[in-house]
Amino acid sequence: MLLEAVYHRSGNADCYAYDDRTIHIRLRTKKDDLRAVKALYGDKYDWKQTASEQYLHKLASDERFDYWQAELVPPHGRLRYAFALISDDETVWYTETGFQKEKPLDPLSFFDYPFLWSDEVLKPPGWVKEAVFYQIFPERFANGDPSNDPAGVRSWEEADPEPHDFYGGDLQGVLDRLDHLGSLGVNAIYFTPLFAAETNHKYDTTDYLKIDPQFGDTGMLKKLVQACHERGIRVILDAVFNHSGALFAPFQDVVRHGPESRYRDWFHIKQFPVQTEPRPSYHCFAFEAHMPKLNTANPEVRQYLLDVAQYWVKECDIDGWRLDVANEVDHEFWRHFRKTLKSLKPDFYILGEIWHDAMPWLQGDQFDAVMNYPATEAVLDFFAKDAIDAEQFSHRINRLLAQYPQQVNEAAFNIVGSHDTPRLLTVAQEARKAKLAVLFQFAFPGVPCIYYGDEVGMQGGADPDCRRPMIWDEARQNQKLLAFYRTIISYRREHRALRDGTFQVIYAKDRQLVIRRTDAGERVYIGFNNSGHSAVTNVALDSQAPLEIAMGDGSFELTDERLSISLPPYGWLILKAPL
Ligand code: ARE
Ligand code: CA
Repeated sequence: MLLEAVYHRSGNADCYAYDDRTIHIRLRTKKDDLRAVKALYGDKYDWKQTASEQYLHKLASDERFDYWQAELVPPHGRLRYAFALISDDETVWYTETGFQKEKPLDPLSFFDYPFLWSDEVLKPPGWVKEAVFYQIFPERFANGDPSNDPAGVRSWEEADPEPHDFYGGDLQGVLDRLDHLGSLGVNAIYFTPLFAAETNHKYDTTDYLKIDPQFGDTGMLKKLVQACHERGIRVILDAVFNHSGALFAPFQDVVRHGPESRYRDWFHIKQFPVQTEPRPSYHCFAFEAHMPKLNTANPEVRQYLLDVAQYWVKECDIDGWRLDVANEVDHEFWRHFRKTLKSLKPDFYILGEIWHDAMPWLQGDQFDAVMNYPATEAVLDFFAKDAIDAEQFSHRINRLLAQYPQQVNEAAFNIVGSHDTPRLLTVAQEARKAKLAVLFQFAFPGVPCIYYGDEVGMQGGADPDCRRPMIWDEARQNQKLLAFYRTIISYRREHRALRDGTFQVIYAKDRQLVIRRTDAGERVYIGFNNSGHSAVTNVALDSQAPLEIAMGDGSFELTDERLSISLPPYGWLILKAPL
């Protein structure tokens, strides 16, 4: 037994409350080293009466480790626990003080979860798990009102946007096109910024309380949100609180009055006078002089931004905020943000933009979820770029799942691209490869979001090329791809197992992958053949329940305890079994 590989530390994803009754504990061990892991647990004040044992199950594995999990319901909300590590030839006990051969008797040395506070449990809103999001970059989705177009707009048909171009998209355009979203089957929209700003992307806010006149006005947004709600579509907006635009009035006041400005502490001015060359004399987003960083630790700024955040909920009844550059804003600001927004609207969704490990923001006091870029990168590496094989892919996504609490995985915002990345189809080069990536996205725990236009086969490289005007001409849309999206969206919305079932990779070799999702009523197997030749995968079957094809283009055979799936080149197959 390799004890050096064993890791557990109470907290984060290793020991957390999943809901008001259940605590999940996890343990990492060397891959294939142990036959079983058992938890010994009970209540610290009533040990003799409450001590129980429960086996952990293998949650996931990567190239070096197995990750085990048990779901425990402590009798009085308090949990003391130790692990028994069981291999073929020995059993070793593991407590907070270390390893020992004999079963530990004194729970004083055990790991501890002191008390389960309902208010401290991270509970993402229930509707999020049911959602299929659609991301809209408003300047490029649809132009419904030419009268508000900025001067010099380019023709909608010219698909080669430069960084500073305008095309005239607006909120009326979105309202006019809600049928497209309805027929696609999405039930939530994420809008990149809508507030007054200089640029086409509007990440440089000049007025947080005003819809950019190029997009419409407050009344227009209210009308749009209402129309969405009538169709069962939720709406979340982009909160750009890390920085403002340089033309934001308080920043202009600092530029004008220097150290005398009453807004001098609203920003991070390193040196007066305020200047932009050679580098800005103030903190910015990156080194972008037109995006001065806000001092969100200043109580006045904090209150100002919290008022802004509430204003749009009260005024237009939005359902969530996506938080721009969320990891560069202070944690205390986000704690206030969560309290304020959740007391205004309890099922409000708080989604952070963080590209890396985001555990510090997902402890229950800040965000409900983050944009799942680490999963995006794994999906692109395997399905789109052929940079890793199925086994490496399986290791990457398993490690991700083991790094976060289950409710975080269930609410993760899963994307295959965004306004900040090249488009899926451009990276994958072929629609049949892009389809496999999308199928995986819809079958993976978390909430899928479609970047506008991906569903009709739009292309585009890095920013700004990924922001081309939406293709509305049906003759230029990839109708087969669109039909595929509709089918997969409705399959996910109709099958609970894909939304909150357990997830397991049951086959991963070369370029073939089989995953399984299971909930109380159904078991779903999905096979992927990410190669140009036909392939057969053979997996040991865990149940004798009859299987049937739900959809896809392969076939299957059941022999005794094995399931074999045959798939054509770039084929996929969904099989389901009642439980
Ligand atoms: C402009 C140019 C780009 C250029 C960039 C450099 O167009 O070509 O690369 O400047 O500074 C907005 C606009 C962008 C604009 C930018 C600056 O949408 O078009 O880019 O403003 O004017 C990091 C941050 C992450 C951020 C990305 C872009 O962590 O928060 O960079 N994303 C948000 C929005 C953007 C927005 C801003 C922030 C600013 O979603 O649209 O940009 O408000 C690695 C790193 C990540 C990094 C990621 C992408 O994985 O680890 O930290 O994200 O790459 O670069
Ligand atoms: Ca317009």
